[in-house]
Amino acid sequence: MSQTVGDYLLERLSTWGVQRIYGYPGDGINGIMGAFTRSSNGDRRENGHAPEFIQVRHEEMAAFMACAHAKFTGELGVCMATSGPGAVHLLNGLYDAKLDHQPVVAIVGQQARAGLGGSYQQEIDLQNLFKDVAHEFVEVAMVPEQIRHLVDRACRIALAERTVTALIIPNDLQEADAVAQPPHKHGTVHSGPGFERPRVIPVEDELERAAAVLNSGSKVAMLVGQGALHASDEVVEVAERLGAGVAKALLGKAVLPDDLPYVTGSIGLLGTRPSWTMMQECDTLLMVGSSFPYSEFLPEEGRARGVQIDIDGRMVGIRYPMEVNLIGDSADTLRALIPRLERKQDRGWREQIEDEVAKWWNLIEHRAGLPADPINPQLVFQELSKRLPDRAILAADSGSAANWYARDIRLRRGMMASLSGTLATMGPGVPYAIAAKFAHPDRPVIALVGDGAMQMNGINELITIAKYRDRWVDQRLIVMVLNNRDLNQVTWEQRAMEGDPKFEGSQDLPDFPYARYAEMLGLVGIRVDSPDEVGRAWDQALAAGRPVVYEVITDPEVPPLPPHITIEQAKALTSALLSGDPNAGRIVKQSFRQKVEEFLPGR
Ligand SMILES: Cc1ncc(C[n+]2csc(CCOP(=O)(O)OP(=O)(O)O)c2C)c(N)n1
Ligand SMILES: [Mg+2]
Repeated sequence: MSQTVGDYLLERLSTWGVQRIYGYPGDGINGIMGAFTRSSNGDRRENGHAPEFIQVRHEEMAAFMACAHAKFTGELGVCMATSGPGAVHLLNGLYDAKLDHQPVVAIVGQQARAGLGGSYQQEIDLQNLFKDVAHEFVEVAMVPEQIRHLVDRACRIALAERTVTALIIPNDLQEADAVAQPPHKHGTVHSGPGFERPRVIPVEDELERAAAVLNSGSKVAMLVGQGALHASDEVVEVAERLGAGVAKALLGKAVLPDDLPYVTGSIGLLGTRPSWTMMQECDTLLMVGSSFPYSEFLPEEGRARGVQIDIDGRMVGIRYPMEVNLIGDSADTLRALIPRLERKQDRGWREQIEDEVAKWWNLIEHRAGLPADPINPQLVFQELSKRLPDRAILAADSGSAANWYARDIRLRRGMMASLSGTLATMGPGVPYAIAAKFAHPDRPVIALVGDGAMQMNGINELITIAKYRDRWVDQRLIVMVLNNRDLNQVTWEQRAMEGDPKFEGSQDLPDFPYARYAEMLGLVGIRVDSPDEVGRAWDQALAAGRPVVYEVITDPEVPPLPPHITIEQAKALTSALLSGDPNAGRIVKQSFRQKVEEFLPGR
């Protein structure tokens, strides 16, 4: 059989190093599914290598997995869906990738060319649908001669721009004879594969200006994000020289290990008090590879002099009016800066930060030990933190879990961790963990997920774990579920931001037997409803030879408090309680406990 467009598509993707495509079938892509069959049967003699198809439960999960593949490997992620409904399902996962700047290619089918424009079944204007999420490149293939350059451009633009691109391929075209090399004539395009990241560093004058600002400050605060994930050594060296403290945006949690005494941890609503204080009191801000959005957690305009480093010229100078914006790779730029930075002789600022960080960790540990009904969620994260195996990969979902992940988990060097940082969507916890496992089958992977997110999609994706677990040499994949029967993060937002009582109609969740369900799937199920068992259950989960669902019954009235409570938030909370919040009594008790402890001497 001669090579089809579908066959050639897979071959070209494989030339780009794509080993795995997360997807879900449908008649819009049957011509590509046939190509997968031929490649795995070895019938397609022209190319020995083709990507593998990984079947998920829902196309959105395929897009999350492609995004997570990019996050945990630095490579291109690829997802695939059929025309119409399958393509629509991809969207939220693709936006997650776009907003977190991950290179992802989406390949979707379309109805046959002859029917397009005829209000045909499952016909959707896909180019328009993807025009926002894949605005850098979204193309419909019309003839076989296009496939080579469309694949080359979709991959190259996704990598070069760190974004989402999309290819739409009508189903009849997938079955047509491939044209691997377009004829050499007017109107054809002749492309080649491959992308190497350039070395990007700012010009000397700008480095000098930046160094002058940093050298003249006496209280330097650093904020690092995911753009600094590969620049840990350089960040340490700069922080040492400048006597700075370092706060970490959520996506940059793995930039520095949390055992360094001057790392103030996370920042923002899910942040820590030392990060808050450092930003309030600093006179100089050095921001590296982050687009952390909340201005109230950064210095007030004019209070500090600012230097920012970012690889993307579009992302500088938009969070704080910086004095110097350096466009460059974070590691290379910091390396170029280091010889220009003077070591600060006065270490008073650094000592103040270290002192606050030490007190904060004591407080966090103490908060986790406070009683709750039945289990304090912070305890679950603390007990995990102590036991995290080397090289663990963590994925957190949006919800209260993200708070405790941000504040209580102490990462060590060599670990990886991510979540939906910018879209902050519910649902990525389990699919991220699955993609982490495919990318690094020898590493332990832990997903930290709320019951709402489990009910949204996590439960279904456990089926994918059961289906593929035998592939992984080390089967340690733990899905920890905070079973609080509440959409807790939003319940607290209703109370603290809006001043409304909890609206049970929207917030209460039905119970579900997560652990028992896992057992039905052949996974290990552990359910814990007493604080004494939390640590032991982690030991058991981490020692299991199979994927585990670890369900913990936690108290929804333990407040995921921001690092400081503003007068407005305190007023709002009071108003929520006075307007008849169903759990007012227990909230007052828990909030009081959590807050009062903060001011006790010695903490
Ligand atoms: C797709 C989507 N829908 C809604 C939200 C708003 N939201 C953010 S967190 C959250 C509650 C999550 O509940 P759960 O997963 O049970 O975690 P918990 O906060 O209870 O620990 C909601 C509804 C969102 N971020 N994404
Ligand atoms: Mg919940």
